[in-house]
Amino acid sequence: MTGADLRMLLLIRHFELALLDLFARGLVHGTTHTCLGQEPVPVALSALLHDDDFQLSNHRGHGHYLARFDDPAGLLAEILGRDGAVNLGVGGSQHLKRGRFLTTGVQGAGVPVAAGTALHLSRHEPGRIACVHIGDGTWGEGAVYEALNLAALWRLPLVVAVEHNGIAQSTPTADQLAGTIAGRAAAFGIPHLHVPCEDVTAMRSLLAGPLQRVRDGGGPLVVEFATHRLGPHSKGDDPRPAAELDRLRARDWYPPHAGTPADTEQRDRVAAVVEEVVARCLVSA
Ligand SMILES: Cc1ncc(C[n+]2csc(CCOP(=O)(O)OP(=O)(O)O)c2C)c(N)n1
Repeated sequence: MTGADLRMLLLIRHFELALLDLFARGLVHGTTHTCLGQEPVPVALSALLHDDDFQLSNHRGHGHYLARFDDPAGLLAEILGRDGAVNLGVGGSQHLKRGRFLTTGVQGAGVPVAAGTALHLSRHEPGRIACVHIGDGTWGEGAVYEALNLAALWRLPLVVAVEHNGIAQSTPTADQLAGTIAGRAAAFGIPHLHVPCEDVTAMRSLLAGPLQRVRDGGGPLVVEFATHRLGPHSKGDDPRPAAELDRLRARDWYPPHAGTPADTEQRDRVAAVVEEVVARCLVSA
């Protein structure tokens, strides 16, 4: 992985840890969902998505925004409702809008919106794609299937990036999802790609060809990222036993990099950036 990739992975991680700390100090109103553990997904995709592509994010979208815009100050100000907020503090953690990046906290709602966007792109801007992020739990939403049906029928340039972290809020996937995500994609004749999330470079090599096929008019794609959530669902709501969390932490992307020259160089710099962003934000109006 490149130094820039490691920097972005670390930036997202430090941002999310700082946010949980702000929560614990009572400085965040409402709720927020961190993507701790899932950072490789947006970092791998960011190099493959173009500025003119649409990206539809979900409730767990801070990493998506940071990987696309590298703007921790605008995002934190948005979440805290302070000066410099990317959407004047009106959208908050779950409703961000910047250019062709849009977030919704309504589970599943992004898929039909992305399909409609992809329809527009196929007609007026061929070569561009709409990429929507959903979790494995969101396969319980009917709107997902209506959108997949039309996306397949009309061969839309739609990429459904499924971040399969094995849990939806407090319900393990195994207790709520019959069959498989691959099987559900197959029911619509949509290709399915399984992507392990240990190494950003390896992820990109798996993704590049299939994403190009979508760009070239080959129709939609479901990508299932095998990832894991290291933090709570939102803030402190994690029913998983400590042993399971230990098992997940052992498979985290960070330990193999910890203490390497690249990590040492980037980590302190990134931590200082986030610290400064937090300090500035807290003193602003
Ligand atoms: C329509 C709708 N129903 C319920 C919720 C509350 N909710 C937010 S996230 C979530 C679980 C999502 O699970 P999953 O899709 O697996 O994504 P993850 O949180 O694991 O990233 C729920 C039930 C919501 N935001 N929207």
